[in-house]
Amino acid sequence: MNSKFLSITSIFLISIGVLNGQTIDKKAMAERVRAEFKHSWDGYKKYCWGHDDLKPISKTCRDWYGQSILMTPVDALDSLYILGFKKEADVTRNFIAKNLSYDKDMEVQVFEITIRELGGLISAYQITKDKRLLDLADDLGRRLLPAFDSPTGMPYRYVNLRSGKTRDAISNPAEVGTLLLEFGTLSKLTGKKKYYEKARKAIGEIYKRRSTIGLVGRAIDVETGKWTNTDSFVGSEIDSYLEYLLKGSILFEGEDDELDEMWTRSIISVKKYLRDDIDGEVWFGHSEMNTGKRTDTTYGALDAFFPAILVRSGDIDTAAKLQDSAFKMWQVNGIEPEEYDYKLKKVTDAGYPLRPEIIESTYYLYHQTKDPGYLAMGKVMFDDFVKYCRTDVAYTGLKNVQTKERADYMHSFVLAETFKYFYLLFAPSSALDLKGNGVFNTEAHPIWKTWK
Ligand code: DMJ
Repeated sequence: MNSKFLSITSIFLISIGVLNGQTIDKKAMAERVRAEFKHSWDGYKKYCWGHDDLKPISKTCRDWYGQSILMTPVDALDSLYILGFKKEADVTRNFIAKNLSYDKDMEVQVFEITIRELGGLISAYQITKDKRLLDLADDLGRRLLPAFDSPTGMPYRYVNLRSGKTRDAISNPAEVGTLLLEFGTLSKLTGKKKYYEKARKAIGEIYKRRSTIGLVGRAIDVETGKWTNTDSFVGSEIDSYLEYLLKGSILFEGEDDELDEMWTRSIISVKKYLRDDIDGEVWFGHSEMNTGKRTDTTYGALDAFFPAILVRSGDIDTAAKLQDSAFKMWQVNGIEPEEYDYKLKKVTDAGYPLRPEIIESTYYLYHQTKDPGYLAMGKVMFDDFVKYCRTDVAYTGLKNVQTKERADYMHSFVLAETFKYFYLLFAPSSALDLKGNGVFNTEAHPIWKTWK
């Protein structure tokens, strides 16, 4: 833990959640998070109901592809249930079931639509058993399938939902590999094997192109199978590929044990070549995938998911040290920058799009260790989040964490992920029971293994 929290070790203090004389009232914090979630949801509903996203400063709406596919309602639906807004959730569920159609002449980004919409529908189906949601997921999955028709089996980045026409062959491990949990579960729930097979082949094609030292690059051509950028790191464009190797091995344990081997081999290389110990701090930087040579010393808001993954894989020690570093990065400006050079101790990308990853890691670390320091860490982050990003109708991203200048957007992941992980950090474990039998997809949609 951060030295600020080091004195908090006794079992007694831990059990009552006291920190440096300050008691973290978990119940009150969970209620605060719920209230702020509801504030943002109400803002979306008041100004943009039926659209994809709310722009919280101008109070105008954004539809990603010109027509709405209900991005915010679908992404937020399981959060509404989990945070205890059942009535609101039921209304939203019925609205989605009646109004959402994927029969549209619309080119969508396969990765984003899979993690937000397919994942959201599957998770909400598992919570409610509303078959209409599974039918929508099945329809969406079928319309996304043409994306996999490349010479390698790795998906193109975009597909037209009506015509199946594809585009953009230059992709990356995250966009290719972050489909397995959703498509795999869709197979299990519908009995249609092709969903699993296509997504499983795609992630396997990335893995088999790893370098001799076991790393993957940041860009790949899905037609030739050649890397077009050999920079390796744990953040954006690679992040959730690693996440899905691990979570795929958990969700499909017993039937696809190769995934476990793929994860185990990959994490050994990642730790060996990307970990960077500097001034007593642990960071994960960039290296060239073939040589392992350090190329960059930046870490950022997207990399900050990595402690969560380390916890899930059992490496609490590295997770805790890396989280301490990430929290220092947060504290430089009182809110997290998109990218930070940990060697130069300098912000290199000053935006803050309300990302959830650092909170996700705090949630995993707290529930694994029960160290109240993580509650205090979460409270600091929540207070800053409210202070700088709250508007009169919702929450908005920042253009610059140094000046605190505001942008005008609220991605759907704010309701799907950011608030959910804040809430689950402070709520009792019973608020969401994965029963050792499920995982969160990369958009924080819980997916349960309801099959053997
Ligand atoms: C989310 O859509 C997902 O967590 C994705 O894996 C990465 N980016 C955003 C949140 O930052």
